Amino acid sequence: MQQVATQPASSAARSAPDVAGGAATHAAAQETDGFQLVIDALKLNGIDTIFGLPGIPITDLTRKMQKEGLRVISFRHEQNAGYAASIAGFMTQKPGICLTVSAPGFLNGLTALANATTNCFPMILISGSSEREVVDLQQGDYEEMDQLAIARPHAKAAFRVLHAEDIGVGVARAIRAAVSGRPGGVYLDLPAKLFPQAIDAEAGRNSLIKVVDAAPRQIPAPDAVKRAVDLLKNAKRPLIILGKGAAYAQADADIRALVEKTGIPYLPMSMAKGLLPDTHAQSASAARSYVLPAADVVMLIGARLNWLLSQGKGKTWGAATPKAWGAQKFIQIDISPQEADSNVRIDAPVVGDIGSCVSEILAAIDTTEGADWQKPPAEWLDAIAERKTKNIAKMGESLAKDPSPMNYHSALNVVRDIIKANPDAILVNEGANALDHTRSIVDMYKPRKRLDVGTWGVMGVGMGFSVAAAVVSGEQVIAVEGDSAFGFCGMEVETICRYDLPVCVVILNNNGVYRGDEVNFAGGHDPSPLGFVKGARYEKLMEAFGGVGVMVATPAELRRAMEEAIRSRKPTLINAVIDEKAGTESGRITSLNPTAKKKP
Ligand code: ADP
Ligand code: TZD
Repeated sequence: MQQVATQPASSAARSAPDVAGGAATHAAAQETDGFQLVIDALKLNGIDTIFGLPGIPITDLTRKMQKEGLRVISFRHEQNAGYAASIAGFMTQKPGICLTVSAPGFLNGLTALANATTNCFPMILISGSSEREVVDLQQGDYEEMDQLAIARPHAKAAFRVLHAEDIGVGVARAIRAAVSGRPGGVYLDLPAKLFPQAIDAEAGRNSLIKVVDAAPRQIPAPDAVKRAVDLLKNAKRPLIILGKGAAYAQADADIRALVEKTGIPYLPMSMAKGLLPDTHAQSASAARSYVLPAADVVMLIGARLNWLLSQGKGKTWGAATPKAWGAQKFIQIDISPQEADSNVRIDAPVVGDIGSCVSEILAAIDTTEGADWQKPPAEWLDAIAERKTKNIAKMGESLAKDPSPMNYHSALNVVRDIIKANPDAILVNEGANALDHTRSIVDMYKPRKRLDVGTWGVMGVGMGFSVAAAVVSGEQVIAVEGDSAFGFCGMEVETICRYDLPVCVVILNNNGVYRGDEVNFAGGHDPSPLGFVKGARYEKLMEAFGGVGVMVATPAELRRAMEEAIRSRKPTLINAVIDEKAGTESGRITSLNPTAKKKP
């Protein structure tokens, strides 16, 4: 309210009739305002969807956006709106927009912004903010906070617009920063006073910028390409690792051509699964622990040597001690020139966008080698095939079991079949064991169909990702959630119902964080910090908002419920009760979990 009260009377009055739908005055017809310019700037740049949550000072902005044809998806918590925006950015290469109110709304969105920056997802967090003069003197405004300063370390870039004539530039800069080079999260601060500021309509139109070539191609240097091809050519045990940067780049055909032309085995990182079908003969996923230490040349395409790849060091890579390097030589294709050497020596950095780099490498192979390109030695391919066959058979045995109660394997065997039958469906996945098992059991067949906890291993992305995936693609979404993970964002089932989205949430419910059989070591009445209410009826949450809720206890029931969800495309929540003793602490990253020498 204060913001309105402190507007100069004339500008506040000018903004009112338009938003309220009243008759525009003659003067207003020749003027535009901050509300309108923000919308015009976004639309001019092809933005068609806004994920957000209304309130002072952006309530009218959300109404007006909807009136002007933008799709406004309104959430129950800004963090989920932010996750939705970030994954929309990943899926479309257009910055996903999250719109929030000031201070607490902004902070709620900030986690998602930081997560976007960490994961290289293009996103713009637009937050309304309070009166600058009052904030800067710390005089106690409504939702007072120096948001720009707080956002800056968590964003790739952060901007504030104070004058209506600068909105065009502000939006253009935000878009360029989000999608050019290494994509990331951008913060755009729009103070309340900006929205009703009126300026001449013609001047307003002229101030807008339609961004030309927002993410320019970056062509790699020919000598860098040659260096990489030489290394690959002489490798005895080469390996390609595809990361989510490769999925983001949408260079699917060239990446497939490179893999198939060279005959090199490849490993997809989690969100690169499906870039080539997981059933591809060259996939080395089922022999991961063999190929990483044994490879002599590794080509990283849009994947960082971070914790998910043991920083390129230690036992995973065949080194004797945790800090020691393996014997591999690395080629790294990445758009960030600073990424190389961040953990171990990169012998052949290829800096550029993945589309350009991969096509240049293909061209160099064709020019210098042509039909003479030698596939990797048979000993290497045979050794991998042998491990793969053994491990796939072992997995098959686990999947074939039908224990009672259900466990991760018997439940996920159903999800595996469902995705196989519906390869266009988008799989959202979070949890610890629920994540690790789904990643290894459920094959993906198409690019960018698997969306998960990413670089931070963050819980709570599930419902925001699901909403965005359904909105952006129109495809069926299947969200496989640990019961703890779901709890971080569960209220968004109302959003899923409100927009009637084809989302089927499957909760692998084992009554707790990691597992549900922990006890209170003090012996008191309180449950363990890791335990939840036993036998919780999560499906009723979906029913509360008009969706379909089903509790299942067997694979057959789970299959029936999932098939029905896909047939009907109705919002559905399946509470899949699994063995509360199933699951290990921290899932597959137990080694990162510091434990007390003496158990409590
Ligand atoms: P993963 O978690 O799948 O291993 P990471 O998020 O660690 O993947 O790595 C993604 C990498 O991809 C980042 O280093 C980023 O700079 C890079 N990247 C993102 N988009 C592109 C692109 N279009 N071209 C080249 N590199 C890209
Ligand atoms: N908070 C946030 C935002 N992210 C986190 N990763 C965690 C806390 C810690 N954490 C994990 O790393 S996994 C997990 C938590 C709380 C939940 C695991 O339980 P679950 O899945 O029920 O989701 P499983 O299948 O029971 O392991």
